[in-house]
Amino acid sequence: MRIALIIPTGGSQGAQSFYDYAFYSKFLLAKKYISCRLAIPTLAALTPAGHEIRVFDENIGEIDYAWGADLAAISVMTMFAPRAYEIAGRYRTQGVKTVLGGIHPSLLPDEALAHSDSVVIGEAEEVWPAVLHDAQAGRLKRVYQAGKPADLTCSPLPVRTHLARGRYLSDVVQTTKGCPYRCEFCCVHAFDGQRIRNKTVAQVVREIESIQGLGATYKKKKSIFFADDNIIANKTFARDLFQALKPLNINWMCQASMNIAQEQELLTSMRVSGCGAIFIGFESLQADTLDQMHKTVNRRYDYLDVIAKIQAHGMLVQASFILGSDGEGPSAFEELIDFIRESRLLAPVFNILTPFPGTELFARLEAQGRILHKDWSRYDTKHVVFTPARMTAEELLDGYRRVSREVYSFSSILERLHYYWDMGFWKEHNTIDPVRFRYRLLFAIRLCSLLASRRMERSRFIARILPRVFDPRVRVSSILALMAYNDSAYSL
Ligand code: B12
Repeated sequence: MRIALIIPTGGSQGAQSFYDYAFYSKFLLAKKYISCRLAIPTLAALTPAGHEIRVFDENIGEIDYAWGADLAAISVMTMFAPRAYEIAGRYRTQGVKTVLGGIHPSLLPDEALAHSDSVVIGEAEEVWPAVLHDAQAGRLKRVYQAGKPADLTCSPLPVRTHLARGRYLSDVVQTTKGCPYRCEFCCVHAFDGQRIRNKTVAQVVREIESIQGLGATYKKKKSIFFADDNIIANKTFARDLFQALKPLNINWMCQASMNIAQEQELLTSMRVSGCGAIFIGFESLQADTLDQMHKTVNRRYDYLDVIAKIQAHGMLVQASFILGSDGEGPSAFEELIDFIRESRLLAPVFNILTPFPGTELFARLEAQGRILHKDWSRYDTKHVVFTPARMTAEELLDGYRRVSREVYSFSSILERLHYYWDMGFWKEHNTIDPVRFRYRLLFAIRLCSLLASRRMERSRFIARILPRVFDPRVRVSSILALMAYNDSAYSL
């Protein structure tokens, strides 16, 4: 069969997000995206030989409906569900069979079934070969349900040869699944379970080596993002993994829970093996709100202390915050702006509280009659889709925009960059992994070309940045990332 593996995006309905990578594409003068969703190389690996595969990722290009697919398989996150249904509808009018899978159809299979021939509930590992077998025999079932969580030690090596790899800025690798916590707003424990399952270290090493075999050089160019929800959930495994990553010479980043701050030995071995940044869900500055979220792991920590301890190891903390929880009134926005100023977090992430289907939060807000609508395209953490407790929906949206713009104004960015440059934060990175002169020069030339666009704030920023671009303490990738955050904050 000819199988189209598809990643839908928000189409024109979604608000611009940093994760659209729109600024990167504009700046680099080529359509680029962060990375291909790992579900796709996973499905490719599970597909028996003899089938023909094409991957269509709407983040980097259009779907070729004329290709003549026999089966269209679409991976669906909640905010892209309406677009996924549109794509499935178009294929169905062409007589092509469609299968929807991923987190959204798994949590709302009946809804997905109204738009497709078949739905896979849960992970593909156990059921994908059966789906293909039935599709080929013309007996596609309506529902396939994975019986139990996949044993990751048996997972095949994801196949990345079908990907337009030059379009992606990084690669995603997953070493564990599951999260021990049960945060009210999160659907990971409902989908992946609370028990931590891991691949073997040897599997992960093989996977990275196979990516390197495709021509990726991770120092100077790309990095690997570990898609684990919490890379230190199994500390013994994490310790072995970091040891094994060391000789692979990669730059990497990951997600972890806040208790990582007390793990001095792990932090050292993370840095030594190439970790540059750790994404941590800070969520709220208020203890009561953390309690309501069941984010108990954060309660024991002083946030400033956490940031200091981790950053002392040369890794950036990328803190993520949720705005609009029931305990928070309008004053929460100013408090957050003040906290960012005080902590000097370089690239914090702000999300409007979003009740994703399948979460305890969704169930509670629905029972309270506070869900405003189920237009999933707006369940993207950039829109308000519920009635907040202590402010209006408009106040929440305004506050979110104010925080994003204040923190990512060019003057705030510049202040924070100077702070990191002056303390020599990237000194060690730049010694082991120097930024090539050629990149610095190209970056400077592209910055100069932006001066012509007459955006005064940005031009002033560029004028101040330019003399720094060749400074050995500077990493141009962090300037580019912050400019992208500015761009998305001001297009909200
Ligand atoms: C990595 C990741 C990212 C990366 C993505 C990089 C990339 N291009 O891959 C980054 C950091 C960019 C990111 C961004 C966002 N993310 Co994210 N992300 C994840 C994370 C941690 C892992 C996803 C992953 O790679 N899993 C590994 C693969 C192998 O698993 P999988 O995708 O689930 O696929 C398996 C099954 O679902 C199934 N399957 C999947 N698709 C299909 C299709 C078919 C046909 C079949 C048969 C089966 C199948 O089989 C697969 C193999 O087992 C998940 C959390 C999680 N545990 O899932 C959140 C998660 C997916 N993200 C989420 C969110 C909300 C976002 C953002 C909106 C956050 C924001 N504030 O902007 C953005 C949206 C970005 C965008 N435009 O796409 C939510 C989605 C909730 C939902 N209901 O949709 C999740 C679940 C996190 C959470 N705690 O709620 N994210």
